[in-house]
Formats: sequence, structure tokens, C-alpha cells
Amino acid sequence: MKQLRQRWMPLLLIAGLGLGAASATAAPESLQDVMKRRGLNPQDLLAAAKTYVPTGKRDEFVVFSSGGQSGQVIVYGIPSMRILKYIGVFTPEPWQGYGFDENSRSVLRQGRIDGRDITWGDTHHPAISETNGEYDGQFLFINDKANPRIAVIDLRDFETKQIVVNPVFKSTHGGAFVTPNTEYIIDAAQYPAPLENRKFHPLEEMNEKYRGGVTYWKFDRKAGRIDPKQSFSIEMPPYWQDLSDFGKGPSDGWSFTNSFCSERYVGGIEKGRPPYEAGCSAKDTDYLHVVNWKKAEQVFKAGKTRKINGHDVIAMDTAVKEGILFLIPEPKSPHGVDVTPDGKFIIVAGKLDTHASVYSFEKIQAAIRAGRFESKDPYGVPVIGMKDALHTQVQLGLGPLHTQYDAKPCVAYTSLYVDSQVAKWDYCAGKVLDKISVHYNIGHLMTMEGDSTKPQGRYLVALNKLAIDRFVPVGPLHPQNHQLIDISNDKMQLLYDMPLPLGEPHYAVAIAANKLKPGVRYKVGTDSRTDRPHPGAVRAGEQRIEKKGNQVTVYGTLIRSHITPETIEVDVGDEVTIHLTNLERAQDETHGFTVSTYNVHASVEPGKTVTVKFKADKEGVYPYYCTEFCSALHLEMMGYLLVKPKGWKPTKVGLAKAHYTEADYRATLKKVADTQAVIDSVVGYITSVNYKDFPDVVAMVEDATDQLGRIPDAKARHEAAAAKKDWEQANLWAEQVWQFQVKAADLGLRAKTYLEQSGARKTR
Ligand code: CUK
Ligand code: CUA
Repeated sequence: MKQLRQRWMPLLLIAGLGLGAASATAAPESLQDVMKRRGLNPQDLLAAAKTYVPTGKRDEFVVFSSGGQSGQVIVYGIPSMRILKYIGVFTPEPWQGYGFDENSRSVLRQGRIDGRDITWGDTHHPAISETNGEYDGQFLFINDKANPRIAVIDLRDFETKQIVVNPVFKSTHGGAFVTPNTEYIIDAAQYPAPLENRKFHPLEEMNEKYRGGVTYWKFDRKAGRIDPKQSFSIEMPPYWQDLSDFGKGPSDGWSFTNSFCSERYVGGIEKGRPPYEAGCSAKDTDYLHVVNWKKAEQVFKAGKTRKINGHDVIAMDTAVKEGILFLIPEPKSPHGVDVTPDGKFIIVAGKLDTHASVYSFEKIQAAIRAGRFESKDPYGVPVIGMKDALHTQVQLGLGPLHTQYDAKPCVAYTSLYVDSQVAKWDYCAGKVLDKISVHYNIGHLMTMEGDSTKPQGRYLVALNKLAIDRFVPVGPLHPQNHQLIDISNDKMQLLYDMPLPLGEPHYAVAIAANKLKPGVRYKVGTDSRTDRPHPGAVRAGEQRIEKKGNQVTVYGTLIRSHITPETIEVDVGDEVTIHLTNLERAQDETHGFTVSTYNVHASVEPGKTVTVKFKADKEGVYPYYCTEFCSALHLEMMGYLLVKPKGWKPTKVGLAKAHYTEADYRATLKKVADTQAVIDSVVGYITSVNYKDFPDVVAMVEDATDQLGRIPDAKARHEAAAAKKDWEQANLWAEQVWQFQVKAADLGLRAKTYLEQSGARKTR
């Protein structure tokens, strides 16, 4: 420190800073000083201490947030609110190569509708797979409201594996939510439309020809994919089905979907009719749809379905006849429907009602068993009386939307959109416990593992729609505001505001971080989008270029800091397919790949094989290179695509020479010897400790050994060239030896740091 000060002193003097100023700022600030300077009160400090995660420490929970209109998933940590990742789902994401390499494009292509690429999504509700009602951290699902689709993300590598298109609806909203063992993922329609594809019916036929419904997507956990053939839908009246939830515990086997605009109102202000917003909220109640999905599954398996667009649909009258579908009035223009962790109650919040309504599953069952219905709706669906199904109603405030649960029994949190508050209340006793203001207009809220049978409590996140006055202004489009709230005490405490600048997240789910066990590398040669061996994968030494007619196929590899092949020669008009395998084993040793101006990009993590494809339709010279700063020689990790014009003949043979001398060669040998000394000392350290107990270090050592193993060949070449006094060749091959050493040393030093920080112990 003193030395540094001495070295910088002349500069400080030149800059006009006297000694006095230098020593005044040199004394470290106390906590009191910082509080005073930044205007912080003790409450702020408490909040900071509750959220701050020091360097080297990790978050307790991981949040998967919908990315709203970005079509992505946002991953962040709690309590730090640090963003960890964006997962490309419905929208191309260049860093991950998502939509720019062939393998991920095949996932996006599954989301085509009517033969059209749809490269955005309006993501609403993520759901984590469950085992026995608890989050198991294996898969994540998320829906697209605008283009009715569901995506499957594998949490072993945080990659999107599948997109399925809803075959009968034109928009979906009530998904994704899972059964307690993730047999099914539910998605409900939103805006009614004819179920048959490309079928026109005028709005005047809303009551007869327009339909809503619910889809039960079958999840094949072993395959890690939705199985559309084992999935089915139930036709429902053209009420605007909204959110859904599955029963659990005593209510397992049932699902609940609410609705609004059960008026089936058709607007048309152009024709002098009052608008949708007036007509769709005229009545005091809408309908909660109660579905016996276990029975529906049997009906589907018995083949009592109608094929619509090739998909199995249980018709409304079948659903009524088989005792699958029931309705219960719910007040007024409801939004959220959330089953309690014990599965005994279903809480519905009406946007235009000040109450939350707590329905009792037991009472609903009693009414169904007794055949006690107050009426039938116009489609013949039996309607259970509200009084016969309600446990209680609690006045919470203006605009209640969504409800989440605490680890403490009977404690729920409901968002109040109009009041911009969170209400904490007791749904067993039916009373409000606490309220906290948020900024502003909260939509969903989320507690830790709050959708599961075992909510973890601790924290709550308010997903606010408006961020007015919370952040430094960035133009008329504000970021979203996720506010972290401490719910571990009787009074809620606001801890942190996080701006989210990637679309409007509707919902988010949080899981204990220690339940996630993502891998750090793939088995060499894996296509990560199919989880299968990639047919274009090669091992070191098997790299090649094949040309058949105008099809050029490159089987290449990537390893620090080298792309094989280094030159790809094609004729203009050739179709070029490049398969690239990352041969690395070391963690985080990702290489990127792009070819200038051909709009391709791949992210190739250790072990992965990725394909890029394009038509070389422009003659010329196009550098390709690695896009991740992967080693000290990353910038050299490149090659040339040469697109030759028709009928081109070589005119000049051989490359320009640089004319190295014997002295250059000797200097390079000296450099090689010095570097070897560094490597020897690092190897000495690593082998003196229990490095084999650290799989990450073992992987690095394997990679380093690979690099060192390639030295003898290069060494033989420089020695042979030197014997012939070809100093040019001798020097270049000696340089190559040094390249291998540098990469090995880089790995060795990283392994050494890792071992020192992980408390490796001496074994000799
Ligand atoms: S919805 Cu947006 S605030 Cu799609 Cu669950 Cu309620
Ligand atoms: Cu590989 Cu840069």
C-alpha cells in the first residue's frame, strides 16, 4: 500500500490534490459516516443487511420469472435480487445461440402456427415440476398467451427443449400449472373462438359456435417432454376462462378454472354497442369451473372424445353426462384462483369485488354427491350454489387479484391491484392480519415455493405493473418493479426494489437453491436440444470436410484456442453445414462461433455439439471466430471461410514468409523452458493435495493433460526443422509448443486457485 502511494504521489500532485486532501480521504469511513453521507436510516441498514449477499456467498432461493412480452424466462436470486440468467424460450436469444443454430431452431420451429414462424411470446405463468406436491427442481414450464403455446425447460441445463402449440384455442391464459406429481400441465383458453382451425363464424354466433375450454397436457417425465398424443381438452362454454390451479391432498384429481365475461358479451362500439369492458362486467357473478380431471382422463382413455384439428376433445355434453364439469358462481370478474397448500380450500379474488372468496372443497364435494345444484347454465352444466360452496369471504381491499401462501398455516397474501397493497390475512378464521403498500399496482405476488404443498415463507415478491418515481428515468417505457418483502415477522417489511427491464413478467416461482442441480458439462457430442448424441459430433483427430455436389459438411471441433478446421473452402452457391463439438471438460469453458455476415451464431458449452447452416451465396472472404473470451489466445481462435467464384483457379501458391532466424528459434526455446518451470511448479502443488476429491479440478487437469499431450508432435516437428536449418518452420512449431503450454498453465493456475479457495488438504 505504502509503495503504491509513493508511486502515485507525483500524479496526485500534478492533478492538484494536496497532501491534506489525500490523507482526509485515506481514512476509511465508518458505518455512521456512510449512513450520514448517503442519508440512510437504521431501517434501511436492516433491509440492506437482509438482502446483501457478500462476494463468494450465494442466494437461498432461485426465482424463475416470466419475461412477459420478451418471450423469455428471467432467473434471479433471493434475497440479493441479482439476475442470474435469461433463458431463451419463445424468442431468439443470441448469446445462447437460440434461434441462430440449427438445433435450437428446431425447437423454435415446433412453435410454428399455420406454417408461420412466431418469434415472440407473451409469457405469463411459469411452473416448476412437482413430486408429491413439492417442487423437485427438474423442469420448468411456461405458457404463451398470445400464440397459445407451452414450453418445456429442462433445469439440468436451463435450456428450452420443447414447444407445443395448443391445437384448439386461439389464446390461452390459465397455464402453466402442474398436478402434484406433474402428470399433467393445465392450460385454459382465454378469448373464446371457434375450436376448428380456420373456421369463420360471425360474432353473432358467439353463443353457438364460439367455445372456451381447458387443455391437459400429458408430461412424460422420463422423456422430459410433453406427449401431445396423450393430451386432451375439455370443451367449455364461451365464458372467458382465466387462471387455473390443480387440487392437491384431498382435492387431488380436480382442477379449478375461473372465468370472466360469462355475460358472453359481444362489443362493437363501431356499431353503437357499449364496449367490451362495460358488457363483460355487467353481472355480479361469473363462473368457477370445477373439473374432475381424473375422471376426464378415464373418459379420454375410453375414447369418448371428438377429434378437433387432430386433437382429442371431450365435448361439453359428454363432460356434463360423465360428471366431469361443474360451475359455481364467483364474484365479480374474478382473476386469481389459488388452492391452499393443504388442498382444502380454493381462494378466488374478484377484480371488481373487495372480497376474497374462500371455497371449501369438502362443501363442493358434498353438493356434488347430493346432486344439490341451484340451476343449470345455458349449456346444461350444473351450477352449485355459491352459499353451498363458500367457507368464508373476507373483505381485503380494492382490486384483489392473486393469492399466495405462507409456511404458517392459514396465512395467505393477496395482491390488491387498485389499492397498491399486499394484504396478509387468515383464511381459516377469515380476518386481515397486516397490509403493506407497494409501488405501484401489483399484479401477481409470490412467496417461496408458494404454489407447493410446503410453502417456505420468509420472503414475498410483489410483481408491480408500474414503477413511477422508483428508478432513474429511462424514457417513457419504464422498467418493471419487483419488490422484495420480508414476511418472516408479523409486520411485513419492504426490503428492496429491483428494476426488471425485459418485458412485463406476470408471474414468477421461487425454489430453494439447493434443490437445483444443473450440470456443468455435457457428455461429449451431445445435442442439448434433443439430449441425444449429435450425429455431427467428432472427437479430436476425426475432424474433416466433406463435399457432395453443392453440399459442404464440416465436422469440426473447438478447444482453447483453436477451431478445427482453420480454413473452409467452398464454391459460391454451396450449402454449408458446420457441426462443432466443444472438446473441453473444464467448467465454464464455453466457445462461441459465428461466420461474418451469415447470421449464424452458436454457444458451444463443454461437451456440446452444435450445427450452424447457411447458403454461401456471396463470393468473398468471411472470417469466422470464437465469440467468447475463452483464453489469452481467444482472439486467435478464428479461421477463414473462402467462398470462391465460379470457375476460379489458383494463381499464387504458398503463403508469405516471415523470415525468422536461428536467434528467434533459440529465444522461443528459452520461453518454452521458462513456461515449463511454471507448469512443473503448478503440477507439483496440485498433485501434493487431494485434488481428486474435486471433480471440477479433475476436469481441468484432464483438459490440461490433453494440451500437454499434443506437445511431443510439435516438438518433433521443430526439432526436425531445426536440423534442416529451416528456422521459419522451427520457430513456428516451437511457438506452437508454447501455445499448448500456455493453455495448460492457464488451466493449472485456475485449478490451483480453486483448490486453495476450497481448502484442499496436503496429501504428501
Ligand atoms: S395474469 Cu397478469 S397480473 Cu396472466 Cu396471472 Cu394476473
Ligand atoms: Cu474460444 Cu474464444
